[in-house]
Amino acid sequence: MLDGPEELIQRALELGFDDAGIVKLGPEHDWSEELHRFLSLGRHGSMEWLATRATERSNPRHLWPDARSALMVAANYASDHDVFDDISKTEEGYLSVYARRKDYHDVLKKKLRQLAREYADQGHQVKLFVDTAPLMEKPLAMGAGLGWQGKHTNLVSRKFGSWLFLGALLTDATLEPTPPETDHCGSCKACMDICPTKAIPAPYELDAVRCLAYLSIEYKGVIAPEFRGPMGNRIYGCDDCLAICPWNKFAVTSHGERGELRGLHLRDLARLDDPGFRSLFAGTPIKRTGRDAFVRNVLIAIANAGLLEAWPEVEALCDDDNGVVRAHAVACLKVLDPSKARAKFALMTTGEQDVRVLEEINR
Ligand code: B12
Ligand code: SF4
Ligand code: SF4
Repeated sequence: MLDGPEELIQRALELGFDDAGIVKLGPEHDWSEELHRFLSLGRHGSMEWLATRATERSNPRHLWPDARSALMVAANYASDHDVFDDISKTEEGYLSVYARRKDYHDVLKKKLRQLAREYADQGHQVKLFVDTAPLMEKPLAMGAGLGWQGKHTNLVSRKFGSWLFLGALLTDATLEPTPPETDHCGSCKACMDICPTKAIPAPYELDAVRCLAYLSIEYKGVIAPEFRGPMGNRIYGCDDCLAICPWNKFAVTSHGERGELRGLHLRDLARLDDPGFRSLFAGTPIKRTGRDAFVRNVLIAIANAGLLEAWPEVEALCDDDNGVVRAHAVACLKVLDPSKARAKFALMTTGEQDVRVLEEINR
């Protein structure tokens, strides 16, 4: 029987979640002010989906008026490899820790579905959410006692440090809540100081349009020159603010990391066509960003590494079907060898129509 809150939490842990807690949904769970401030400052950039259902997102009871409680679950994804060591290997592409494994949407949803089925069998109404629904999971997880929102805005746990995925199961049942967590950042601001693009303008606020996770994953256009250098070799997501957090001393290495997704050479990645990209990243969240945005990131990393040996691959990408890829291939050639690049552009300009590419040639 899963009637009581203890049984529900216990069952979540049995199903393989690393932590779980309950939050009773009340009037205090309304983040309209914070969300509207974020949106009105344009901090969501091209993530229009954050704005379109802002009313539902700002308050779980707007998303589902019958919801009375939320079971918040967390899954640990800590790696035993050092992030800063990996980003110092400039000729290798850095894929963020969360992405070097099976897509967490699939993993968490499968377990939550099982739990939802069992709970629904007791006569309760349930709805489950992992990431993509208009639900603010981090403040809810804080309310359920799983951790607190650190100054980088992600949830930090005293048991697992920075490395937790979150999921939610909303129900119409009124359940006894677990005690909420409080803020343990104190005077620390290590995450704000280390951010390569200064994307954390104030504690607990993220300017997503400056964040390398946004630029490398969500944003599909030409990346502005001011962010290219700071990207270094981070070709999918960024972990600097998570990795520097002192609370990671409590992190516990997780299972399921795909070792072959570390140490990939940039030159090999620049050769990926669509089928090659899909097969390399099958099952991971990386596949969702698409080959073109990914290769764009690889080109930035090649320029940052000054990887002249990759000239043939980069030159070939000047003829890619995708204009953003061509624009970044041009920008990359200019960094690798400016005079050789000029000779190449002289041949290109006659056929090139895309203003983004022409802009990079003339920059
Ligand atoms: C949009 C999104 C992004 C965007 C924007 C991130 C952001 N901080 O908003 C981008 C693409 C940048 C992103 C990046 C990452 N993401 Co993301 N993302 C989301 C998503 C889908 C929605 C988040 C959201 O609602 N943002 C809107 C803002 C307004 O919300 P907020 O940050 O919670 O805002 C709070 C505070 O900032 C504060 N606040 C806001 N303004 C102000 C002003 C003042 C004065 C004060 C005091 C407070 C304050 O109040 C708000 C409510 O508490 C969630 C999943 C979900 N459904 O919740 C995953 C999620 C947050 N992402 C996740 C992950 C893992 C990442 C990355 C680590 C991935 C990576 N390695 O590249 C990075 C981390 C970057 C970072 N420092 O946040 C996990 C985080 C898990 C955790 N432990 O917290 C989530 C929960 C997905 C999941 N289901 O596991 N992400
Ligand atoms: S993920 Fe990277 S770019 Fe984004 S806030 Fe953290 S350190 Fe800055
Ligand atoms: S690095 Fe420091 S300020 Fe940032 S989340 Fe961790 S404890 Fe908080």
